[in-house]
Amino acid sequence: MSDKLEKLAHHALDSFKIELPSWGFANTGTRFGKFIQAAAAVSTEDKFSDAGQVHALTGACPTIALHVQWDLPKGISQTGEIERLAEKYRVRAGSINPNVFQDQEYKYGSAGNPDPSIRKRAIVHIVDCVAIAKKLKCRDISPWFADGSNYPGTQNIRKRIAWFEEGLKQAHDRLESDQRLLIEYKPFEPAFYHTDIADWGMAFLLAKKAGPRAYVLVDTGHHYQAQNIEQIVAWLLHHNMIGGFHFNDRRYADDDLTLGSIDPYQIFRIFHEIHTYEWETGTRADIAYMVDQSHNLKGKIEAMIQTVCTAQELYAKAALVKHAKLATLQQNCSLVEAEECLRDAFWQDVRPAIRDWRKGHGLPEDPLQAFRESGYLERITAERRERNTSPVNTYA
Ligand code: RM4
Ligand code: MN
Ligand code: MN
Repeated sequence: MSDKLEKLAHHALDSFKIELPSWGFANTGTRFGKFIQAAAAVSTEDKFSDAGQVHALTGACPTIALHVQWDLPKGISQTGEIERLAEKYRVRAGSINPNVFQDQEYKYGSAGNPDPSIRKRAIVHIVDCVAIAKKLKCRDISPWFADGSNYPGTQNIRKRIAWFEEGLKQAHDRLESDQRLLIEYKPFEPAFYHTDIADWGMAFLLAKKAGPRAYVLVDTGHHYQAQNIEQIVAWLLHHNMIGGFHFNDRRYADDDLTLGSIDPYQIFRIFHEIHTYEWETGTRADIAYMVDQSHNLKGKIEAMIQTVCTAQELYAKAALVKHAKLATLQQNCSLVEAEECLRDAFWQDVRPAIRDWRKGHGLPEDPLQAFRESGYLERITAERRERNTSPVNTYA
């Protein structure tokens, strides 16, 4: 790789940060069961510790996303504890994720529930999350709604739209001027007939109604098969409405597989849209890059390190696209040359450049190898084994 390209790759990596999900370190499963890993995080402290390891080895993950009910079940009174963990493990709290999908009350929905007292409960929880975020100096509140219905005729879709508009506006009005509400969409699961926020258009319209600090969050697993996700990203960039990503890969549905494990070109194309936008506008897209994955079979920390390294590789590759050249080729409709220009960047092996970048930053050249040699996994396996097999152990 030429010096010029290496510089471009390094420059891209300097500013690339990606947030880790606390829930990605805990035991999770499928709807058929949970296979327990002895090393999985049990407590919030374990999750901070694991995220801290990934950050120490990659230098790219200074924040950890928290799901309030799993990580701060006692709410705002636990923010002091979170601050202590952040300091101890050198990772800050990142996005704050409300839990409006698991309590029995939410059986027929949260912000879209026909019962006004349940809708209120959901919005009060989100408002509590805004306060928690304020206390922890976190910018983003990212609600995801499982709301919807399973059978035709069982719910009034338009009434539920209005309830969402009303509730999200109320939550938005409680934001500080530097906070943001990121609205995530998902077309299927757990509601299989209609989901209240099923796609980016619905999220976009709800965000617009909620107010100027609401944006759309794109979870790469939350699309129909073959949907053109980079086109959605381009539209959101065009309207200055993209707030963040939940990255993961998928083969069929919301599989939450390791980023780039199935289709790395997809993620490259998304990053390409962002780099192009930044090149054209001379501004940086203000996007929170976050991981949303749970690894049921792979070791959780290893999978997270793989994910971060893959994200860096694909982000750096996309930075190598020759934008001026591509713009001319597009203008002239030189189709094959334009496509080859994009593919040239994709097929560059950026790994040596990334190793150099890591060396230059005092990081291990191979974070996965360094993790394996660190003894951390053996230590936590021994420490957590008993807690993880205890029948009283729950998700959080
Ligand atoms: C959902 C969605 C949310 C995540 C939950 C746990 O499918 O992706 O972002 O918080 O799962
Ligand atoms: Mn998500
Ligand atoms: Mn999901």
